[in-house]
This record gives sequence, structure tokens and C-alpha cells, in this order.
Amino acid sequence: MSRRAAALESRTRPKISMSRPKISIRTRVFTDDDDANRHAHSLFFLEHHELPSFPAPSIKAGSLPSEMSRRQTTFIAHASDASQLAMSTESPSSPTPSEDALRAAIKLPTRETTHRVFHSRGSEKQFEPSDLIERFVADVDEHFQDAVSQIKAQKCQHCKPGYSDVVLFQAFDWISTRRSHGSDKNYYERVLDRVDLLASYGVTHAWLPPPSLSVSPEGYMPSELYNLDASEYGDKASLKTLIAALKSKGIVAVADVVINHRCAEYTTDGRFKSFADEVTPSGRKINWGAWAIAEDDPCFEGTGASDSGDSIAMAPDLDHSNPEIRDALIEWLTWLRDDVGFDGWRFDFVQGYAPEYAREYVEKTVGFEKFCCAENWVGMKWTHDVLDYDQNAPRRVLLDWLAAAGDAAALFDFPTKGILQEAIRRREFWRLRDSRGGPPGLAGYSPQNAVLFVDNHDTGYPQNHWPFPTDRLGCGYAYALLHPGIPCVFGPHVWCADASQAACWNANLPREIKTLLDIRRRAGICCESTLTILEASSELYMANVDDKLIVKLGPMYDVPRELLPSEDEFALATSGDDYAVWMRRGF
Ligand SMILES: [Ca+2]
Repeated sequence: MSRRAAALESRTRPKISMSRPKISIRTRVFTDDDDANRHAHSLFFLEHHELPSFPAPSIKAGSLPSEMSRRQTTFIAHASDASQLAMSTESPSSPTPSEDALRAAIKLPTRETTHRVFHSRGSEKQFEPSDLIERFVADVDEHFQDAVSQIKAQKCQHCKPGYSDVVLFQAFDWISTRRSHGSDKNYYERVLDRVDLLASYGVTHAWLPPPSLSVSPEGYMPSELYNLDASEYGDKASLKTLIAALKSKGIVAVADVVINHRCAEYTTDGRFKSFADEVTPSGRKINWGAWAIAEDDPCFEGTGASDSGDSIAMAPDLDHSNPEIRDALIEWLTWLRDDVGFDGWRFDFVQGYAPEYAREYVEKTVGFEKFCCAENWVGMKWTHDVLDYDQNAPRRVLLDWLAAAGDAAALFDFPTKGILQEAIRRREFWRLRDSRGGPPGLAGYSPQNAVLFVDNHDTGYPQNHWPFPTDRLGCGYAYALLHPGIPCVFGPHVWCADASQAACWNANLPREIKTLLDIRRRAGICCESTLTILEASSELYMANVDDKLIVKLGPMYDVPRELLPSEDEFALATSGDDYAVWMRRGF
């Protein structure tokens, strides 16, 4: 923990022990001989550990029997729970807190409440102060549990089915295959060794690399779609074993689906436009020719229709408008689901074909209620080398895609990544609040369709096309994992990319990620959690998530007091370099 974080923690952490649930009650009974009813007024005040202060304790007091009113009694009760009260009586001469302090600390109970407790004993003579305390503790606890239940039940009822609890984990990076050269295990076998680790992080979906034989070792230039034995990541049997192991831990395997293009293995007329796979398992011919390739592909002289999306130069772009192509791809995806065990898709380069085709691929394979996501790496708006504040244009691109695809898949929130890393790198946290007062990326408009991530196999190590500041990954994850949206963790941030990686991030990063995911789970943060941005200035960002978490980013130490969460209501849950998180007590 940094010195700054430690100082912040000492300033915010309650001074009482939080090691175990504990209720401490001190009750003071005042005599009041002038009271015509000869009743004493009692004051109770509560120091509650683990019990939150919401709802405000309706501390019960009021009248006490006459025999009690003639004595001044102070007693203190400690309990590890409501049923284990132990009481001691102090002498009347014991110092007592000032009445002003007591009144400031509590809300006086009603006389009716105390009467009700008293009469429930059937006789004034049977009354004992512990009755009142026990009843009070039970009432507060019941009231508190009801309130917590209500808050928990309020959220996540409108997320898309299958999307609300997703914790996505990218289980590979750009050199996952190459490292296998130095191991006697292939990639799939090495991930198999880490299934328990993934489960311990609360991962629900593991994103695996493109499984087919590919011209490039990383899998993004697929050729023989059904050939899973010649992949650089391992063979089909290893893949199926891995997926089964994931499934046994409740983790869904998500395939990286590369279908904008397909590499041909044979030349026709001097061009690579004849494919090697001949038939599918059902006998469908897929030795496609030039007719399967978009006519406007600049390199491969296709004779199909015009490309319905963007084109890439390195491989033949498929003509998705052709029903035969789509049917073949749907059959392949169905085979990946039924024969191999995948149960969700991550669509690569989804801007390469029309959104309605992506929708069809989801609808006719895993269905809309299974988590799918897509890569639409949209460009950000820059002025020279400075990122513009307004990034509505790129997120509009993503929103338009979602509308056209009927929300058939979530999208990686590239705008949030770009804004977040500039905010952290340049200490410009004002970027994290858009002109409407909300989050500035896709998540600001459609959190249930926004996959929040800090890096992936392209942007981060070792390709580093657009890397997040490696010394602030914890801060980035404090945002990505604790904000409304679908959280995604990049595998190498948990298990490190390779042994030769000199700067293996912060050695604490895996622990930080695990802690943040645990906080997310305990607080029940989901894609539709409510976000209130409390502050977004140069060196400070603070947000309230669902009224359960307070997330603080930025180097500012002297946080304005009015922004700090109440110690009574929130406890510091974790902190790291330039971030701190408070959680409402009771979660
Ligand atoms: Ca295309």
C-alpha cells in the first residue's frame, strides 16, 4: 500500500475493530423525580460494528418502571450477537457522556415502543432492562436485513438475460502460442492448470482464442474452419478437455469467432481464393471459390456481392449476404457449440459485415440469452495528439451497431478504454464525466452492452498497439470492474505474460483484481447499477455506485470532506495507487 493510500485509510477507517460482528450497547437510565408519571427517561446509544447506520436506528427508550426510576443506573452490554448479551452494572458515579453528545449520537425512542416492550412481559415487576436491549437489537437487525434485502432486490432486474452477472476473462494474449514452444504442454493444457484459479476470481466466462487452423499462429487468419487439431494453441481433444473443466466450475467457454474473412489455401488464376476444407460434418460443401468472396475485396478478385462492412487487406472478405455462406457459418458455430462445447461468441472485427448478420449468427446458434460480445474497434476523436473531450462520435458508432444488431451481442467499450487511460495518464479525470454528467463511453448510454476492459491482446503486452499505462493498471481496473457494465480481465494481468517479461506489472495486480472482483460480487454491482458521479476534476474522480460503493480515482489526497463517505455508513474496502473504494456496511 502506498503512503498516500495508507494515510487515506487511517483517515477513513473506523477506529473500532471490524474483525467480527459485534454489537455494543451502552444504556444510561436517568432519574427524573419531577416526572409526574415517575418514569425515567432512558437513553440508548449504539456503537454498531458491521451493523450499518441505515436505516437510522430507531432507538427505543421511554418510560421505565417506577422502581427503576429511583436509581441512576448505567450499564454496558456487549454482545457478539443479539442472543448473547452479557451485562454489567456500573456504579452511578461512573462518568457518563454529556447529554448533548448522547442526543447528537442517537435518536430518542418513542415512549410507546418502550411501553410495548414492557407490557409484553406481562408485569412491570418482571421488566428487566435487558428486555429492551434485546428487543432493540433484534428490531434493528431485522430492519437492517430488510433494508439490505430490498436494496439487493432492486438491482439487476432489467439486464439482458444471461448478461447481468458476467465476469469475462480473456484467457490468452498475443504470444500464448509461442510460449508453448518452451513447455511440454500446449496452450489449452496450460489454461487447464489454471481453471481453479479462474474460478477463484469469480470468472463466469472465459474467452478463448480462435480455435481453427490459421495462416497466422494467433488464429486470426483462419483457413480450415473445422480443423481444430492443427491450431497453434493445441488440438481439439485438449480444447474439449479444457472446456469441460471450465464447465465443471460453472465457467462458460466463449470462442473467438473470426468470420469476416477466411484464408484460402489454393490459388486459382494466381490468386489465393480456393479453400481447403471440402465438406462439413453434415456433408455441406465449403470448398468455396471466388463466389464466396466480396466483389470489392481489393486483393482477391471475388465475384460475390459487395462487402456489407469493412474490408481487411490480408485475407479474402466473405460475402455474408450470400445465404449459403451464412448457413455454412451457422453450421460451423453450431458444431463448435454442440461438438466442442463453446456456449458463447466473441465476434472478431464485427464491423467487417452487417450487424443484422451478427444478429442472425447469435439467434441461430446460442440464442440471445447467452452472453456474446463483439469487437468494433472504433477510432477515437483526436486533435493533433490530444484526445478530444467529446467522444460522442465513436460511441455513436457503437450505439448504431447495437441498434442494427438488436443488442444481439455486447461490444467492447473502446471509448471508455481510451478516455480512461488518458484521464489516468494525464491526470485529467474530468474526462470521466461527459457533458451530460454521466460516463463518457458506451457504458454511459448502454452499460448492459458495454464490456469494460483496460487492455487486450492487441492493445496491451506484447503488441502494445494502444497500451494502458502499466503502472496504473490497478486504478484502471478499479474503474472497469466497479462501474456499471460488463467487466473483463486480461489474462496476463493475472498470471503474467511470460517469465521474460521484465516489468510484470505491479506484483500486487492479481491480488488487486481479485479484491475488486470480490467487492463487485459482494455489492451486487451489475450492468444496470446506478452511477452517480460525485466529482470529476483534474486529480480526483469520485462516484457512487448503487449507493453501495464509493469509488475514488486520482492522486488527490485532501479529498473535500463533503465528498468523503460517512464513516458510519461506509467502510474502506480496498485501496491502491491512486484509488480507494468504500463499501456500505453490511455488504
Ligand atoms: Ca468485410
